Amino acid sequence: MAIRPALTLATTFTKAADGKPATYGLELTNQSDTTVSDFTLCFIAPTRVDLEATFDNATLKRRSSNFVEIAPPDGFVLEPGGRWKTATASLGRDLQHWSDGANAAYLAFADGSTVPIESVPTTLTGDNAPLKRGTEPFPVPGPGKAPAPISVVPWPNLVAIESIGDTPAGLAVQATGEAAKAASVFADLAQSLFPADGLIRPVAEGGLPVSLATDAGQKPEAYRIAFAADHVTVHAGGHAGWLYGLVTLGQILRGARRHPLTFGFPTSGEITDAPAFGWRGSHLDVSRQFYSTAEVQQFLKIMAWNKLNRFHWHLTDDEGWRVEIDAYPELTDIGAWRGHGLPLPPLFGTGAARNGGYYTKEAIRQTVSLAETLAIDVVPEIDVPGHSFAAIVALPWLSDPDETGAYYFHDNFPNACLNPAYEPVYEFVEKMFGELLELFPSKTFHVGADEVPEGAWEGSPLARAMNEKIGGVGPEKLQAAFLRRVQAFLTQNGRITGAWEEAALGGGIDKAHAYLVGWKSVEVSAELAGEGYDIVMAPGQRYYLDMANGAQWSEPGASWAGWSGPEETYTFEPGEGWTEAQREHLWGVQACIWSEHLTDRAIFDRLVFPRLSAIAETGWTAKDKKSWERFKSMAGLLPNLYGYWSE
Ligand code: TNX
Repeated sequence: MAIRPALTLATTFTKAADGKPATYGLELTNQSDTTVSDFTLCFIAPTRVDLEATFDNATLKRRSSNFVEIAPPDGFVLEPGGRWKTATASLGRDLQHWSDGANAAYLAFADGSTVPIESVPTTLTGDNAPLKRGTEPFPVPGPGKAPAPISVVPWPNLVAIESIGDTPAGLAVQATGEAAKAASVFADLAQSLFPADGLIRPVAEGGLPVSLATDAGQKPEAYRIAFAADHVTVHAGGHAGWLYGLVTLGQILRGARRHPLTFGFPTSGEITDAPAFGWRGSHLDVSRQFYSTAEVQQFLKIMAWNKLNRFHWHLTDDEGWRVEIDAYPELTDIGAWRGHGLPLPPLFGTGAARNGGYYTKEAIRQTVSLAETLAIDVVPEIDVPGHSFAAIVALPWLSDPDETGAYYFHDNFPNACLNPAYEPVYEFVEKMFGELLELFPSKTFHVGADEVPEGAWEGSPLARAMNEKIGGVGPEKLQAAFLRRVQAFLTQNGRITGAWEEAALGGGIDKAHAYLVGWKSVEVSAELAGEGYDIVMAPGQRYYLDMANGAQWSEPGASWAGWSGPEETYTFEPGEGWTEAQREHLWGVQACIWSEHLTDRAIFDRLVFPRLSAIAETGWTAKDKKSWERFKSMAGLLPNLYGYWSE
């Protein structure tokens, strides 16, 4: 038996030229010694071919979101050593980056069996640049070349170092009572991110004594560090402040130990620090790709190392439902899995095999409690009424039985939005939210609200009647009515409703109990702040970490909002040009990690780091204290998640 697949799929994108349209070419090669016939070719690519795509030398059998199945001409036989070439020009838009092309493929047969195919990254005709994967390493400057004497990201707001001396071997944190918890959380954090660095060590092993003192006057996240030659004291009002003070010390120590002639450890002086914004977040889309509990927890630790304090957990979307709900086991029995022949087809990087997963309630409880120790508030997102295909596939009774026709968001799955005029939808939402309220203590609960397409619910008699009654044209007023009802439920339960910016459409929701995440453009966010909505800034152009780092084909990532390198992301200033009144509604900043393009973990590492830290510094450090040169000199000391670094 062959251990590696003996079939390979090579794909090529050719830009439009000389009157010829842009084309996407596929070439299947049979390197086995068996003849293959009566098959279809299934492939998955972030760039969708049109719903009615035509292919040279092949027929489209099925196109479901990013899944495509094509058949060779009748009677076609792929001999050993043979090739089958096909191409299509039916593309909604050009491919921009290598990760836009096919990243998984297999052959399917009439009896339901499949054969894996090795799919090699898509090439761009005429471009041979080596493909990028893994975090870009930012070299730490040589001796005496650093723009700052110590390494800390995000940079503290007041650094009054008087002298730099010998770097201790480690930190011996001595704390009692409440502070002991911060000391032990920090020890676990340092140990888990840098297991062999020995950042924490007893005095007997050369650890520098560090004590944690209570300073009731400090704000919750603020801290002050006082350095002496033989001793350091961290003053804070409570847990978050102590933890952040210790993280600062840990970073200083690590930089000085690894680059002793570049960065140092203070022996006198002070650091006084507090964040610029209360909301310093990262979102993670666990629907398009599933990340195990272990990965999520490790990611939370990296967030804490960057002093990020809000984890926006995007738990559901069209392509997967990721949280256990006792009342509706189908959500995870059906909605958490993709694969050949399953209601959800293979998508985003995986082939025929069943792929996916979900978080049990126990896993969520553990993760929320870990986050709490790391001073991170976990904000769950259940994306409704749009992006609900996985839920509707799992629970088909959620659709109005009299609905006819099909509507699509960007050619994705059909009829993927919960119907605001269909009463069973509300019972579902309230029961399901009810279970989630018990799992997530956060004051904020995010309900999605993004990207309901034009044409949604037009085929539903109930929705048409409701729209007529409320005077709506198109889906906006219907969506707003739905969201207001859902919000009222959350408000009764003491929660603030979070949503993407589209929740302001069609009359919007109650501003007094809401916040919106602005993503489409800075201008829209400013406008909404002006209308009185509290805003978290996550502009796609700069803070969507699925966007590529550069314009080149060799850079993986999405492109609908352009590209943003670490420098562009770092230098973006939220709230710039806003009026005082608008700025009062600016809660803070948030990275968004959408996962369609993150089809392998090396792409994750390339796209997320160090841009996550660039956003963290903007969230923490006062605007006039930010410096790209300084950040760049320290970025190489920051951890990534999976340990992939680019060459
Ligand atoms: C838009 S931003 C979306 C997501 C996609 C993302 C990709 C938002 C609220 N919706 O569904 O994953 O773009 O960049």
